[in-house]
Amino acid sequence: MPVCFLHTADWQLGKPFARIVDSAKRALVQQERLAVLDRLGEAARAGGAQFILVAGDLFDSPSATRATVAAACSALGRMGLPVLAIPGNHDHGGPGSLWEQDFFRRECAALAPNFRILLTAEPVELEEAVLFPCPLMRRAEASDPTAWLRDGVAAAAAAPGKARILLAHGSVQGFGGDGDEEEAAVGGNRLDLDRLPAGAFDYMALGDWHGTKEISERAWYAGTPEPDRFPRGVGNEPGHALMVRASRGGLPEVVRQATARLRWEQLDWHFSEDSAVAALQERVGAWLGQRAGQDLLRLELRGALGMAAGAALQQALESWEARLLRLKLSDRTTAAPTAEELEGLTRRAGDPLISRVAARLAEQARGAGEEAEVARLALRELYVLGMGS
Ligand SMILES: [Mn+2]
Repeated sequence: MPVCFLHTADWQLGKPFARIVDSAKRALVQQERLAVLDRLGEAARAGGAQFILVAGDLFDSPSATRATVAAACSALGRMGLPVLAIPGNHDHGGPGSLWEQDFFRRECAALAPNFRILLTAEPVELEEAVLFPCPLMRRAEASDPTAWLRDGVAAAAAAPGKARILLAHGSVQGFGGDGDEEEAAVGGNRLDLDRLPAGAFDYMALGDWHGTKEISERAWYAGTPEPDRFPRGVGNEPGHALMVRASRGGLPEVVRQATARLRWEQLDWHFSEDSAVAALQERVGAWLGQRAGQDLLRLELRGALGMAAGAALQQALESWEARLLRLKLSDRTTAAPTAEELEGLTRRAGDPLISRVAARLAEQARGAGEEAEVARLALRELYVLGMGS
């Protein structure tokens, strides 16, 4: 009998997103990590899943606040199916861990009786499948968490005819953890799937890598269901969960389900002429549409702009900053007033003060180095002031 389930991981509930300065926007991004759990539950029920597997890092921190724990239990309860999970590096088990605290246990019993955290490396027989959990009991395990399955004894003892599903959190060869610099420094949690007996497991549900990724026909990273950082590298596709149909001895059927709502985008832009500002506005406009409060953009700007073009860019940036949940801007454009713009500023008949200041700045702006660049930016400011008068 095939078994059907939803594989997800890396919810990182309670992630602070401290770099989002606007507190209302920060709260929206935090809230979306919980809201996606309802979409996961819907996808699982609509797809006919018998249960949901979470391959670690449900919480961003082993010291999640009580509010986060309560909200998580409430969302888990709403999923309406059995949910089975292992702890990952961010929410590892062990003495005194989140999972063993009275508060978590009480909230879980009250709000999410359908939830079960698997803290022991031993087979769990369900009606439809046998699970082989590889929980992380500390942040960085020096030994491979799947090592207990290498001799094949546990798998061989499993009920015949039931699909065997491994559940693990860590990095496999070529994929370095969840991509946090902080985590990379810690190391550990390496999964050597090649050392497991061939054919012993029908599906390996992996967590830690935040993009959705097929490692082999039987091993997948689900990725995080709601992106939590700007894209890193090509082909890293967060924002999914996996609907899996597996059977003993067969190849699993794996279907990606898109679950993300917020968009995290990266754009590098080089201004080679002033008209490139309009081109950038068009490009961002096509992506952003009429949306506000749903997108995050990392924008890297280079090149040189005249004063009118620079002022137009500043206005566009103001608007994007307001509409985006976060505009992470790296603006390395330099101010390069056109000859006409300089002429217009320094020869203002009705405005002797502006023309005198402009002439002095224009003199300083002719040079190279930081002082000249400051003078060019000051000219731009003066130009904007002049436009209003
Ligand atoms: Mn992780």
